[in-house]
Amino acid sequence: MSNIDLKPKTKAKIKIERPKLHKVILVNDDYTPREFVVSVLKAEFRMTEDQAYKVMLTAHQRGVCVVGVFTKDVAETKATRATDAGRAKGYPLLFTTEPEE
Ligand code: TYC
Repeated sequence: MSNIDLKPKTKAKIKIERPKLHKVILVNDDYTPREFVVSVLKAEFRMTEDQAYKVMLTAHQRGVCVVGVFTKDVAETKATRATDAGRAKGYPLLFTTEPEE
């Protein structure tokens, strides 16, 4: 009978971290019409008229408003599409993204 220890001396530790979510932020400006901001929020972020109006008004009054939280890819795609929708009409409407803490 052998006394040789064949057990591995180290254990592989598998650490699974959930992907960081990213906020999409609506930035106020002086030129984009309120109704247009509301229509973009409804189209790109699947908001109701009431939800979209509240988000638009918060950005209008405070300068910025968090529109929603998504995976990085989805946040960036939505922010780009929504910003492009404004640019297509000649508006300086801006959506940015930032990682959640
Ligand atoms: N401030 C704009 C206006 O008075 C409306 C507006 C609201 C524009 C929110 C952008 O993110 C925004 N017409």
